[in-house]
Amino acid sequence: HLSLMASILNPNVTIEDDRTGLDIETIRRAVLDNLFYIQGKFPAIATKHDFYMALAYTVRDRLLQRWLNSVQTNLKKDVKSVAYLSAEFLVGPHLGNNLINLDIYQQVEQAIKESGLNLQELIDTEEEPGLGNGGLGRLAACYLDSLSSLEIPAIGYGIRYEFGIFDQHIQDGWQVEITDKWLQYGNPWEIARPESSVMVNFGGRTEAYTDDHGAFRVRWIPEYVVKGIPYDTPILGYKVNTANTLRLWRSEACESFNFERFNQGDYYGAVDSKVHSENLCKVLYPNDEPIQGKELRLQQQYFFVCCSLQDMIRTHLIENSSLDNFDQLWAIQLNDTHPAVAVAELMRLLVDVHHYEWEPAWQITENTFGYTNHTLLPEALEKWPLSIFGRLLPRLLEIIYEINNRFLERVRIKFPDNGSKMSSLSIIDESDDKYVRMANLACIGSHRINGVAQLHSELLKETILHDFYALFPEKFTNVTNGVTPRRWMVLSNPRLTELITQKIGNRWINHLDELKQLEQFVDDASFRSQWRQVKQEVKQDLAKYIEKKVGIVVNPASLFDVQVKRIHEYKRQHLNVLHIITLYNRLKHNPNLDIPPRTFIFGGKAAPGYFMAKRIIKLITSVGDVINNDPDLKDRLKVVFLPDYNVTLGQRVYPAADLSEQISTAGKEASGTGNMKFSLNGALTIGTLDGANVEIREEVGAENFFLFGLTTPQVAEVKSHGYYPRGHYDSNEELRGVLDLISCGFFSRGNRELLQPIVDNLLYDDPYLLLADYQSYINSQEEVSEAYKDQERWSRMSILNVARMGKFSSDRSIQEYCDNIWKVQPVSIKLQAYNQENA
Ligand code: GP0
Repeated sequence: HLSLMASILNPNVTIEDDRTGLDIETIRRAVLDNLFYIQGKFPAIATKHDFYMALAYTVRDRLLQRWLNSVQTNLKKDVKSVAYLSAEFLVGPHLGNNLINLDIYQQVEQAIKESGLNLQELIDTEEEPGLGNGGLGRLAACYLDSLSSLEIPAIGYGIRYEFGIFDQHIQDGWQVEITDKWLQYGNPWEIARPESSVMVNFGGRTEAYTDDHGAFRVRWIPEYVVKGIPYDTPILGYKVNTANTLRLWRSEACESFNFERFNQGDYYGAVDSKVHSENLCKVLYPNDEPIQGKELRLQQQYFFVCCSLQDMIRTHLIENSSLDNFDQLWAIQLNDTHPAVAVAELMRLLVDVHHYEWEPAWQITENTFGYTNHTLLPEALEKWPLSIFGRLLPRLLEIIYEINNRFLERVRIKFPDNGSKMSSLSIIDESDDKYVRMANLACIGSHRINGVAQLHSELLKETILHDFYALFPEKFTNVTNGVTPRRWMVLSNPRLTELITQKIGNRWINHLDELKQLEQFVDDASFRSQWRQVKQEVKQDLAKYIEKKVGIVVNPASLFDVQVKRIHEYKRQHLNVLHIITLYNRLKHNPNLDIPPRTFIFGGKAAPGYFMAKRIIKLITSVGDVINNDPDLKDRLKVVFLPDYNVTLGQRVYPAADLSEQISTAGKEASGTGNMKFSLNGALTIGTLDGANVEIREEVGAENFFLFGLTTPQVAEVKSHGYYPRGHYDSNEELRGVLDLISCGFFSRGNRELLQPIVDNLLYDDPYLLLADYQSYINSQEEVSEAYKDQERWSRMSILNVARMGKFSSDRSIQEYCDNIWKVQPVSIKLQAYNQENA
């Protein structure tokens, strides 16, 4: 380590050493070093996982300088930072992404090859951290990537769940949940920082006292105290030095508290309390949208919020003498209401701990927070039974009452004698049992409230947040979601990345609008043929994967018709199935029908307690069993359910799709983000006017989008007249044929009970209007088939979709948050050698 010696002796000499060098030979040697010194293996006996770990540490070494310099700079500079509070961060595997963002993919690929290994295989070895359910958690991850890529000082705060979202197995066509042991072989990307641990109170009671200056104060005497230990992961931006931190909290028993105050001499009691504390962050709640009032979930929320706010205050006070300017140096974003208790907690910290008066504390709080809403489904609005809330967080409940009283006083002035407004705006729901309404707390405590697509933001103002909008219209705004092109194109679709870059250079990777330049090649026949060639190769890869995973042989020349997302009735996977059965019936009756062969690909997890969603999975797999094995069809239709849909699998699926299914009932999907990933990768969309579909269609042009279904006002209209789904069944013969075939047990080996709950739900309730949209969907699917027959036309449409996706980069979304909500500026990070004394 001569070079290391040289740089220690003379810090001004910068000689690349084993831990920072980026040339092929240095990387190759560093991997072998790490294999030996960290994994404790000779190459001859090392497993693929050992090599993965050795490479991961090699890459981490190369990140550390950027990371520590970013952290240092953010601490010292008096610039505003963003704190993104989210109960979920679905970051996906780190290795490949870090190679892209460090811009060392090629060197590393070569170095690994020279060691006789394959980089892709090592990348595939990484266990993905499944710390989220779906769209909301994945959005948080895209936003971290963009924050760093735009050089914005930022930190993501969340929970380090020991078990992330469950692994999904399919047994006999049913979903089976297996616990996700993502940490079992170690996590090379995180660094624990036990020295920055903080304490969190739970339970007990509050007590009034007068302080030394005679002021009236309240203190919280907790029943127990839990310790939060931060685990940090670097999030490097694309080709910049900024590496922000994702700080996730793990809970542990606070031994001093438990041992001394309660468990003197009671060893077993102390061990019990240790188990209790560690349970807190054991598992992610696997519900995508509706959340039940589970006490442990509230503990999780308060735990990570309390840890994070203490952490921000501690870092703030390193360079500032008071918290007076807290709102000038921090912008805190609430990713849905899961962290909304932060509004009350910041008030508690300011008033009880830092002895602020109420009013100035409230000013700081309101200026600091922004709230993003992610759903219009009324059943998904979080509310906590008052009894649970008060028992667990007695001081927070008192503060919420105070916030509420002062707030309702203002409401009374603005809308005198309006009882119904008062009761809808109140944080406390008193309708039957009493609840704390988290969205109300978030709205009152934030200076900005945003939805995640134009339509969604408009509907928020008209529906669930209508009364808040009437009260403070100036708080309301929209930020349409976006996705990061680094993971969702460069990493996941290297072939298309290469083709595009050959044509227009690589600036589009962090200036996605530049894809526009592709439009000039749309009439170039040889470009279109290259475009098809790429899609074909990617589809062949997916076909191989499908055969290996589920044993179904699919034709890569068939139309890949894909729906991947959480299984939910409002997302209407079963409407897709009604179309499949329609085609099946048509082909059975008319074997000469001229339609392009299709492969229907599904993926997605159902919440373990969601009966109907689990039946929908069984419906898909049952229909698949029959169709895939029917010799009459001569392989013209195939139905595949890919188990365990996650970020890693998404990276395989989006690039291979021809058709993207975005078929939620209008007004139900807040935004969708999968819709953007598909389009970016050249799939065409069949969709309703819902969420961001509206804006995607606007961008790509109506002629390049397959639209169907009722609009949001039409949905409301149908419902207001007493929707009668049975009428569609009675009047539509083809639809009747489809539903009858399910009912008679044709897809369930004669078992008529198995799938009947789905049919009954559609005939007698159909809350998501599948039957009302059925014919329109079928018609639109016929247009899809027609378009696909003309491959030149299809390629044109596909190219134009990609060329017009610029808006849907998460870089654009983050820029809007920075300009309109957070008021933060980029800071460029200078690199200093790690061993320089002034670093
Ligand atoms: C919304 F309310 N979403 C919620 C929730 O609890 N979990 C969740 O994933 C999703 C929306 O359903 C979405 O429309 C949206 O794009 C995403 O949040 C991010 O805003 C589906 O992708």
